[in-house]
Amino acid sequence: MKHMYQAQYGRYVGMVEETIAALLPQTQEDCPKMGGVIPAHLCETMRYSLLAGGKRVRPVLLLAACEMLGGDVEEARTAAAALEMIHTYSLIHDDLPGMDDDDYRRGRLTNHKVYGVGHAILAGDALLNYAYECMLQNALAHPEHLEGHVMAMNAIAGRAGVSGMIAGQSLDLLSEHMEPDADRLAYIHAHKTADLLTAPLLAAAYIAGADEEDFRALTRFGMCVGLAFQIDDDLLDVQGDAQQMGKQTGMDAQRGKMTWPALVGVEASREKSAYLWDQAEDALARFGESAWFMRAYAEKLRMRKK
Ligand code: GRG
Repeated sequence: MKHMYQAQYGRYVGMVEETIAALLPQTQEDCPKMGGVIPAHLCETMRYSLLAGGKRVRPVLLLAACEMLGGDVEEARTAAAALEMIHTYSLIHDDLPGMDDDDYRRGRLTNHKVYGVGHAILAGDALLNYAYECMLQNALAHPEHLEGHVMAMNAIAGRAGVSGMIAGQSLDLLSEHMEPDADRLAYIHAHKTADLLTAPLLAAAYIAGADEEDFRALTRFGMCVGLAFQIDDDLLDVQGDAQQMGKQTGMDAQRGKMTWPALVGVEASREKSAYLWDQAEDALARFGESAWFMRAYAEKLRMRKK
């Protein structure tokens, strides 16, 4: 079983890396997607953060969900890579001085520390736009499944956008130095984090042609995983190892962030996270054996140290 898991995980990550490498502009000369007119410096700033070695959680979820539902992963590859571009843009912008002002991310200096704030903003903007450009081109290349691809993009745009991740991030910024409040925190976590972890599951469901019950189960799974993932992130900021995580810790308290440990303490946060991870597993019951990888992957995420 352990062998099977490692092989499948390696296959998904390999597909993600390969697709990112194939789509990502490399230099001024060899980026046909952009008609060869993209400045080499912009390529470099985009590549710097996208190839910095993130865990690739969102694209792996997308490919795994697609296969779990009997879909064709080949058709899902572009959306998987695009989601990682959207996630990476959000990290670049989140690290900016006007937001969290972080120096380290994914084990290296943040984008703005290397290229300056202006270029980091543009690298994020470029990744965000390029993600949709890639998905649109992929949708147009599959006219026989156009609706599934367009619906997948719609699911991603909704959860990454103004009523999704950006909404959560906005309230997160507004809530700094406020007295922790359970409802406000639930909103922030649901949108800032859980939405972008639910997006790949729903995108996969559209690409694979899932039914209504599948959508319900995947939405519940994504929300539980997303909320638990964020509570764990808050806990890692309090107790994690900065070296292992590749970024500074203890920053939430310094910034007066509204977090679970600030609201209910470390022990109760741990219990809440454990409850949510159990609920996530429950949500997969409907998929039976075909969810074997998803179950094992959720377990790995539950145990993560970075
Ligand atoms: C700037 C619009 C905008 C949004 C930013 C992503 C984000 C929203 C903020 C980053 C801070 C944070 C704690 C977000 C919660 C989500 C999260 C835990 C992101 C880190 O994701 P991982 O652990 O990172 O998947 P890697 O580097 O492995 O991809």
